[in-house]
Amino acid sequence: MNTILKNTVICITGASSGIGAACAFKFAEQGAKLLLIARRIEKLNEVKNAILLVYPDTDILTQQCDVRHQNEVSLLFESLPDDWKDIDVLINNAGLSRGLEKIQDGILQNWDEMIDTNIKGLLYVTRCIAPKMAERKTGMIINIASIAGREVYPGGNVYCATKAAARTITTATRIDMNGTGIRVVNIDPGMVETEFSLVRFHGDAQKASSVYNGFIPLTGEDIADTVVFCATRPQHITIADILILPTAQASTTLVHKEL
Ligand code: NDP
Ligand code: 8X3
Repeated sequence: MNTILKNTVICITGASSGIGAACAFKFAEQGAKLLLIARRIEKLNEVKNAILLVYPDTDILTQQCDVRHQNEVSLLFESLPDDWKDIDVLINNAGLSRGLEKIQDGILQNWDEMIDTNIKGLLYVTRCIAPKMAERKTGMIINIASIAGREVYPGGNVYCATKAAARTITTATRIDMNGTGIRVVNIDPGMVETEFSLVRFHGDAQKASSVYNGFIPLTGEDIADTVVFCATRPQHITIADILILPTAQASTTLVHKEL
């Protein structure tokens, strides 16, 4: 274990499943304090209890919050106990995709949900935490974007646009915070088997699992390892941008499957 993260406060949005939950485990292994955020508080508490079974000394605070609602987000950060207010690492991970309709058939509710979560939610959380980081001249912001922000694929339209926006916001944050000592990281995963496709296909488990048939996808743990790697570099190093793919995936539309 690298002691650099011991007792640091790590805030993870979307920690109730997938990549966020895996990050929570990996940061617990590092001795960090965990501020875990999502809408499903019961799932968050399951993650907390599972971590405590393995790392019983971990200090974990779970908070129910829908990052789409600016008032909920600001209230959460304003009302944190004093010993949780100084966040060392923010992992903006909460996000989702809804549907794969062509733009001309797009469902407005899906568009709003993706834009509000993946772009506005990320901004609302960042806006609450970044000023304190700048004031303290220490901190790291890690945004989980996607390969979808680099390459559009059929039906990806609005989801891809939100992830391109997340990527642009990451770069903008790094530029705007230059000189404060804050490190800003963009991570673009390829295909990771989580609840992502289940959410995209509105609970259709068969359709969701077929996305990952015939090849070995990434796991949440694979991405969490990368996040921890970024967070454990010495202060003078910023890992600015990472694309991480399953070996079978060459692009958003080229995945070698053996079915
Ligand atoms: P999951 O569906 O497993 O996890 C998504 C997490 O986001 C859940 O914890 C969910 O919690 C949370 N979340 C969603 N909406 C909100 C909201 N409005 N407010 C608060 N939390 C919210 O998917 P992944 O782990 O795969 O996704 C994590 C991130 O990684 C996303 O940003 C996704 O776009 C990105 N990504 C995923 C890839 C993949 O292939 N899986 C590839 C590239 C990027 P809850 O429902 O409890 O609120
Ligand atoms: C999630 C990966 O390729 O389904 O961002 O968009 S993909």
